[in-house]
Amino acid sequence: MTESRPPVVSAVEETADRIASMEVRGAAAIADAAAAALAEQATADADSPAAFRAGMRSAARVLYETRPTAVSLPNSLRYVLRGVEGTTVAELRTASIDRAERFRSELERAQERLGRVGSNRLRDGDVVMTHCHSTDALACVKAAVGDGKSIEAIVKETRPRNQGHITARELRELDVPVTLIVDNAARRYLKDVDHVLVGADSIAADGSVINKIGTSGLAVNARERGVPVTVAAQTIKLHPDTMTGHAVEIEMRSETEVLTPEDRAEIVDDGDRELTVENPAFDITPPRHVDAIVTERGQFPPESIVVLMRELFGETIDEPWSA
Ligand code: RUB
Repeated sequence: MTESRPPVVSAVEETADRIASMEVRGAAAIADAAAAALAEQATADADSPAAFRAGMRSAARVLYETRPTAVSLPNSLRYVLRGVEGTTVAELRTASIDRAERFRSELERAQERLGRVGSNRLRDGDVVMTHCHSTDALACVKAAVGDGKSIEAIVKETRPRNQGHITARELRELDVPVTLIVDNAARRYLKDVDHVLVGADSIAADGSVINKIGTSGLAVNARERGVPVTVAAQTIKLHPDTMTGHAVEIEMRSETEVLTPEDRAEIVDDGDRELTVENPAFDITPPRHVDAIVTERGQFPPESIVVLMRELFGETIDEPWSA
């Protein structure tokens, strides 16, 4: 029997919609928005502590179901729900809001610390190649530029949604010279590159990196060209379930991101469903193609990331929104 869900505040529904439609996107931003939405839920009226807790769990479930691949989302929800403590509704409310705020400020501080760690890998005059848009990866460039290093960037546009345009804009705001290329040109330009620098949606216990589709091909090409691959990922990207052998679900998105209805009509007659379009949002880069994972706790060879995961999560992971 499925549990009927207590209603959630409209701010939670709105945040869930914005995450699902990718108005809010990128693993760190999703985690931040989810925590903020739980804080909004905590302001809702509740007749009893049990009703308050049920409302919080319900809100977490609505948020959890938006995008499956970025583990920062369940990690954020878990962090906030663990802090829902108290015996009265007022106490629970204050504890929840404080907890969500703490999460959000820690997230920001972690990214700054990560940036300083990542900056150490970049030397004055280096050229980085980016894929998609990662605030963690950009934090490394920002810290390096802040240290007075001159950095240039070759930015892949990142089909189908062109998040590379966001990266290009933010790098230009840092005054970093940018060359924007189509994804297919990456191998040609790797010869001019000192580092491939990408983010991650999830890091698995074996050191595999789950990031925007195209990351794994870029990493393979970079390895062949002898270009080091750095993955910038706060510890909130570490996927606890993978410690017990679970695979990370890869999100499949709408075909309309790849092919508009008009483009489809140019290829085949209306109603011909034998032309299928696949649109996986992420892929998995094996640890052997990654040189370092940069976190706010230091940089790690991918194969040793499990040690940090054990330290942070222990061996058991709960899903408090399923209670
Ligand atoms: C975004 C993406 C980013 C990671 C890391 O994919 O793959 O590299 O989320 O981002 P999408 P950040 O656009 O589908 O969300 O470092 O900002 O957390």
